[in-house]
Amino acid sequence: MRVKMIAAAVTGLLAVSALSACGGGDDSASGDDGQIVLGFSQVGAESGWRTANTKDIQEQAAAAGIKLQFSDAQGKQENQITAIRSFITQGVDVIAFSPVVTSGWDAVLKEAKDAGIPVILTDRAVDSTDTTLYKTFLGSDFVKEGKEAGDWLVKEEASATGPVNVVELQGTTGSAPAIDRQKGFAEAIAANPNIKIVKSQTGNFTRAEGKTTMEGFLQSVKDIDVLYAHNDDMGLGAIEAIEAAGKKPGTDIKIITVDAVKDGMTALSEGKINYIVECSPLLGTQLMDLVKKVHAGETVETRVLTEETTFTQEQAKEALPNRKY
Ligand code: GYE
Repeated sequence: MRVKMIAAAVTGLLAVSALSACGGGDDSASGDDGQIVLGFSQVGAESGWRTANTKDIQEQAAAAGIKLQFSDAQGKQENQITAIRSFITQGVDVIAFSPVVTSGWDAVLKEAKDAGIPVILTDRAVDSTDTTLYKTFLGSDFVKEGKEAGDWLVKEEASATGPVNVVELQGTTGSAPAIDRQKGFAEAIAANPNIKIVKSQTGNFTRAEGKTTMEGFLQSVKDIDVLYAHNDDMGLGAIEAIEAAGKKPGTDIKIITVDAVKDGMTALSEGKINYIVECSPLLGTQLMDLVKKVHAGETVETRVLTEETTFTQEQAKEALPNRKY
């Protein structure tokens, strides 16, 4: 727990008093028996990835003996800012959060810094130029994920003689994974001038919006050859739209997604998706390790990457039985 030092001048004398954040019985930021208190602000519950991520963080906090104050922002930045401010007021030991969008964090991060509470970015990055506002960023390389998706398509279409029309379902507008997965993919497909993105729109990382946005694509674009979806859930929603339009997902329209959650891997093994780039939601163990280190005042790497792979349909069949999420 964090000890707050408050200095006050009392009738000409300097009185120094130490207030312990764990002193009061009903102080919600107190950990039992010296437990570290972690305030965590989650994006929401938009996808299978997010659900697995939340579960892992809750389980690993418990396993590490860390008291978790968990707050679900329901996809809204203002809710995350409110949650972070409340963590500061409560005097938690460490704050971690997965920023819904990249911009607009400087003020609240400065408040945490001024209060002496270390912040860890989990899963998604912020665009703050002042990198002293947080201790480290734990998560995937989303540009690399987009590039791997594009590289697969370039190989797949190596013998194409005519245009290959790609529609893109973007993640949440302004979020790090949407920005970076778009960038990496665009860079990779530049290697084959036949491959063109003919429509790109957000599906907000959800199945429902993936479906409706794909319905729009199917109505407005005549020849869709490929769908690139920034996550499995949007791809799965799009599959419903493609089937409803009388087309065969994975055959009439090739589908590439990112995440590799169980439902995505199942669709891949059934031939409805063609390729998935993995993005691991299991960040809990590494996060708790970082929480302990920054709390102890140790220096940590400013960027901690997670390890990931890619899956073809055959590889999905093999991996599915042992898939944890
Ligand atoms: O790919 C998507 C989720 O930030 C990596 O957010 C995460 C992404 C993930 O909603 O499914």
